[in-house]
Amino acid sequence: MKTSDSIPVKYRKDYKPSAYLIHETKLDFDLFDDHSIVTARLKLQANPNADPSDSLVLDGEELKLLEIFINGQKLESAQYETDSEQLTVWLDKVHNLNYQQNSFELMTKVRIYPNTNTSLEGLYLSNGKFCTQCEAEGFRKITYYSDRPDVMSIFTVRIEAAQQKYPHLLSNGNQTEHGKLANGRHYAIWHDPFRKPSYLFALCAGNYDLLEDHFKTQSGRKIKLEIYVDKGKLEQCHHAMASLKKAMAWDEEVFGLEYDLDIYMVVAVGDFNMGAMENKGLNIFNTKYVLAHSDTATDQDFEDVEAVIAHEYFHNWTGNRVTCRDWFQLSLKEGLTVFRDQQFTADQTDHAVKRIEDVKVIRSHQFAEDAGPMAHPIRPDSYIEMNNFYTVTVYNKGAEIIRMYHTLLGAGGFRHGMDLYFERHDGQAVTCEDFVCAMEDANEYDLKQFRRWYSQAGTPELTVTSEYDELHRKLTLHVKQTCPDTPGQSNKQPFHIPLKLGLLDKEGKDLPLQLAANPEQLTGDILHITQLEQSFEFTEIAQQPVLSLLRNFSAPVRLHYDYNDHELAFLFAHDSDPFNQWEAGQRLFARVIWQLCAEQEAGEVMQFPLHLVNAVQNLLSSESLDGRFKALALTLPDIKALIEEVERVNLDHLIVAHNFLKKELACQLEMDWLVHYQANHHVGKFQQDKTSIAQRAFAGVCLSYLVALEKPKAYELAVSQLLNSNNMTDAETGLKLLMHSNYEDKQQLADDFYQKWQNEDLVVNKWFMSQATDPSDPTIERVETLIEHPAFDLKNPNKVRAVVGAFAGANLAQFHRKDGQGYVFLAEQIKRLYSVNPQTAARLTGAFNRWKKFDDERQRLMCEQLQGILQLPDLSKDVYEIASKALG
Ligand code: B3K
Ligand code: ZN
Repeated sequence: MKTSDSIPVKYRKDYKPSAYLIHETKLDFDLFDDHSIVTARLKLQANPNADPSDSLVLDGEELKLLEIFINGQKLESAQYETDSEQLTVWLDKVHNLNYQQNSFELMTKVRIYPNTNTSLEGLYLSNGKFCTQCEAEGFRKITYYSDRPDVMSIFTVRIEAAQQKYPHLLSNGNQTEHGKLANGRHYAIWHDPFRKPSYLFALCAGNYDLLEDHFKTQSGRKIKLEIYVDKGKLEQCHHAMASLKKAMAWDEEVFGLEYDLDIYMVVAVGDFNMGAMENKGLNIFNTKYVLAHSDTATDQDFEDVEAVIAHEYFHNWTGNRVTCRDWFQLSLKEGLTVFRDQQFTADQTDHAVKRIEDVKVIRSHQFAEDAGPMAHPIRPDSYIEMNNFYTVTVYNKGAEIIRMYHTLLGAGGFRHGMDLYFERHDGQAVTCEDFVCAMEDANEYDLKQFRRWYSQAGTPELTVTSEYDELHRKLTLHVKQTCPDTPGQSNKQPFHIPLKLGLLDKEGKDLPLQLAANPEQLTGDILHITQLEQSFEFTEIAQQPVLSLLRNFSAPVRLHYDYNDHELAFLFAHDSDPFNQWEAGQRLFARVIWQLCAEQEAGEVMQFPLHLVNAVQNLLSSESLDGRFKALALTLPDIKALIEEVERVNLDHLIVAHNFLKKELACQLEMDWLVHYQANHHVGKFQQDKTSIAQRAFAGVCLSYLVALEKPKAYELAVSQLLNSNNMTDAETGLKLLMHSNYEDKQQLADDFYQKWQNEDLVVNKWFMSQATDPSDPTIERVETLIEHPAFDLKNPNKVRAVVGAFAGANLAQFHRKDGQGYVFLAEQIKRLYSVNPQTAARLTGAFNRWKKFDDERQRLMCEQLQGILQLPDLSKDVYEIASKALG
């Protein structure tokens, strides 16, 4: 069992520059099926900006040191020492070495075992091919090194392997040499002219299919583009390639950023802990974010591939050219790059739809994290395991903070800030503070108070009240802000919150905004909330307006304003801000759901409020609204987001209320759903233009209401969509709806689907997921059989996520079964996984984080499992951190 005193915590305040710098890194990889030999030649020099030190300490884990030399001199055992995490060289004991003045070369040779590396960190094998994952601290599993982002070096890499089995040998930068060797082996040498930290190192070796293309940059350079995939998957790569070219063009156009190397490679692997990795010039991707063909991938998958390809590409500037000084600064590159990919996707698709989707992630996941035991500021102050801090807070809330600069400074001001950031810091490893300074200086804008978004965790709450004075034609807004205590933080200081708003007249038109005093508190339609309590007086307001607050979700906060049903229906119908239009609908639905919960609480019969029918009908038949927007607006609020609206939840009532509302809407508008389904569902030639995508999304939601009726006719429609569709979007929608229904032949359909798609891993994952998320009762038994299925593989994170992750994260009814079997199942899987793949096991453990939200019995059952997890022998620090923090 791990105890808190045996686990070191790292603190941001303890940052010290590295005592030694590594100017050059030469690596030789000798790859064999059952082991690899890595020889490293590092040109080291004492860091003039650090405390001098007589010992050189390098990180290294799971390495077998075979040889060690300094300046060609073999070291004796008294001159160095290794333990499970480090190599220490006593430089003062090395003869004739003036290590304080001169640079020197350290050569180490180590043996590693990629073939048994199941952590998917460091060098490992995926489907018979070598690949690497080094961020955050995986490079130390490859060789002894100063494995920290502020140590940047020029890398030259030689790879040697059997030619037939591994015809492609790839690393960062440009290939400078290759050739044949004896014994059927060959080699390649790669040189990366850009200094980079070890976390951006990559190596791939294997036999791939290759898709080649090129991109002409704005300055006229021709860049080779290459996508490497498993044999047979070539026709699933064209979308990724097209996405890459779009991303390259977009970054030139919007940020003036051009690609810097002559070649850009993407390698897709089936076994990967996350989505993808931005290694310099050699991105490594989870297949899920490269492969896409309409037969096997949904419209959403296509959008996700485009977004992740763009995200990793954008990292070349925001992350690689300018990187992080230390891992506490992770949001410097991740928040910024997520913001960039969100803007990119919005430009390719639809701004409102994209915004709504992004906010849904914040509300369902980030608000939960911010209110739970893992709450941390976007720039954390401490961690046990860095990999646990690749979170929705660092990424998505981080992106919201970047978005606020964009809102406050405007697109032009933001661009000036970015330009200055690159001008000052290109080639450096910097901090979030450096980014804020660039924004501040480029715009002469005071961001002193705004900086609190980096240091304070928790979701701020805004409570707004208003008074209208008809006589003086003025409207007064009173705004209060608070921020809840989070682990280790209380008494928060007020944030600078941009509150975008509109005041709607009777026709739904926006009234001009003008403050009676302090005009600096309003920029355009942005109200600057900076104090705990503030009042704003708007003048020349001729009639009592309806308030549209926090338009476009202008800050990651919870907004409380006491809307009545009439106002919400009005906003739903008229708000010119599409985000708030959607929001009003969601608030209407949420109010009804909570009302239905209250009725159950009081032992009353649930009443369906008929006023909803009109609002929904209007939306359904609107000719001006986009189909994807309609689909979002017709989808009931996510249960996870609803849970975050209350202190403690009666989950059983909430689920009953949610289902009741869905079914009532289905019944009341049965004909409408059918008519719109039929008008939007097409069986003819498959098309993937915006209109067709929107129609599929809209039709899918209509079908979901029809299936909620539980009538044979509706089931027939879903079955027919599943069996007769010529694209995965429609097929998956049909499959999911049926798997989550009481349709009696659903098992047969599942079996047939598997038969049809068993050779397409990514489709098999959809099949797993649709069953693991079935809220109906025998699902717990079903998931027990799914993990025994031949297609399931505990070592493959995509499979684990598709079954265990989906069950625990997206099947509230079954995961939170009253008998606790859902919790037992999850804990069992964590026990099987924690030593195989600590990162993925830790992610799963996070499903227990919100235990305090539930009833006493569920709380007890969840804590029991968390305690059991903490008792496990040799528990990984990844899982330990999550479980111990959860129990607090
Ligand atoms: N930077 C990587 C994530 C690395 C996660 C390490 N556990 C992918 C990305 O954000 O683009
Ligand atoms: Zn990223």
